Amino acid sequence: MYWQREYETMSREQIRKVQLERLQALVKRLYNEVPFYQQRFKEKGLLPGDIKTLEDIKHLPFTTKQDLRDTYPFGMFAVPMEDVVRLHGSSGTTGKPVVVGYTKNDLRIWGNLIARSMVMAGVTKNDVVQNAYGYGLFTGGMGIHYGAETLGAAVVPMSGGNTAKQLMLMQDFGTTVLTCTPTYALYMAEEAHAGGVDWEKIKLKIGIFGAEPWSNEMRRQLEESWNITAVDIYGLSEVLGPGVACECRYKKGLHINEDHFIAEVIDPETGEPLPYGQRGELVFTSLTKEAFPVLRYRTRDISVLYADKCECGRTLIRMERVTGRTDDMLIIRGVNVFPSQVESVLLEFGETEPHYLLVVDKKGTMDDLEIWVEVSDRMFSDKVRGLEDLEKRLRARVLSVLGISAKIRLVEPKSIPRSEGKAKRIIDKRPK
Ligand code: DLL
Repeated sequence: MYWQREYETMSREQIRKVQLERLQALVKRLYNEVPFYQQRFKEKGLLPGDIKTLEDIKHLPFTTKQDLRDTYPFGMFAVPMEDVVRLHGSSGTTGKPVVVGYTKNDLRIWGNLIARSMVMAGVTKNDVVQNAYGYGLFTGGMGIHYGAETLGAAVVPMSGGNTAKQLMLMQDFGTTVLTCTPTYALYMAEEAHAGGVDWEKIKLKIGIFGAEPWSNEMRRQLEESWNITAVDIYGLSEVLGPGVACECRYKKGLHINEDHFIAEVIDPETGEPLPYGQRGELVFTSLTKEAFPVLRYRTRDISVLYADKCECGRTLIRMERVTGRTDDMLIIRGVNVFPSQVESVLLEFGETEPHYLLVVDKKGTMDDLEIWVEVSDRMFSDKVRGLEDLEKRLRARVLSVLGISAKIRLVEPKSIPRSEGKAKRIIDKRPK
């Protein structure tokens, strides 16, 4: 099933042609409408006419989060404010957000891209979509909302939180699709299993989870505890919001909506583009956005691109699920560690729960990593010997998989704060 078959199944030649035409038009528009970009082009001695092939993209300047901060709030907009009909902001917790804007046409395209993602995941207009992404400046809530409406499904605009009510309506409305962060889906599952839910009334079939990294082990847990199929949806406010890429039901990476975005992977140190199959930092160029187009936006997200055929029939290239960000990566005594790697290790053990925290500190000159992880109820009431043994096994596994020694602190069930949106996994106490 496709939403926009003609775009989702284009041949490589067709897609490259569409991308080049759109890139050339974009560069012209940025040069003429956004002083920031005109200056960057001039610094590089570039004129819009210099972009003759898709490969020429490598000559174009990158855009960084700092650039968006420097032009706060509307300095990067390429249309007059009278054409802007929606503003959103990035999810930074402190300081000023990065502001992004949309025209009516941008919203129409966004709605279609979310509808496309939902159809990829198996959603139809007969579904009831309970949307528990946060509504507000965050793009998750309203982005998914209008996409589900575009598709013709019935949307329940719950936003995040209010878990008891989420579970009540899920039963009463016969919700079939749940959209939220994976950590919130997990929290809801925990509450549902703790009692008060009549499982006969739970009709969930599909979960569309994203906005934060999650592992395949976490997927397995979510699929089992809800008895659903769970797919990964990716995006970021600076580039669109959710809907830049999404998994199809084969779950072998996320299809990138290449008719609207050019994806590159670069070496984060040198900025050099890397070939398909090599891991690096994702960079996106938005091809069709009117209000707030971005050129080669450095996401800091780490992934790999794959161009091989997908069984679903879509020809859109895929990105591997994002397992971390360059700025999420902990360097512990010289070893690079992502929270998602720790998550994979922890979830191999049936005795632990997928709720964990990485606490980093400096002891003398040495980095010190402590992994706090909740143990299951059953385990916690077990003998001390059992806990000591589990701790030992976890420590050995972390050492062999990640190559670092870490202290393991087994904590009581439900003692690590739950998240209704994006989880916070790292507490870094090292002096900056
Ligand atoms: O999180 C947009 C979104 C909403 C995506 C709902 C999916 C679902 P921001 O708040 O700007 O936008 O955060 C973007 O979140 O650069 C990634 O680091 C991370 N992220 C988003 N989706 C995924 C995912 C939204 N599926 C930042 N897997 C991005 C891993 C993700 N990380």
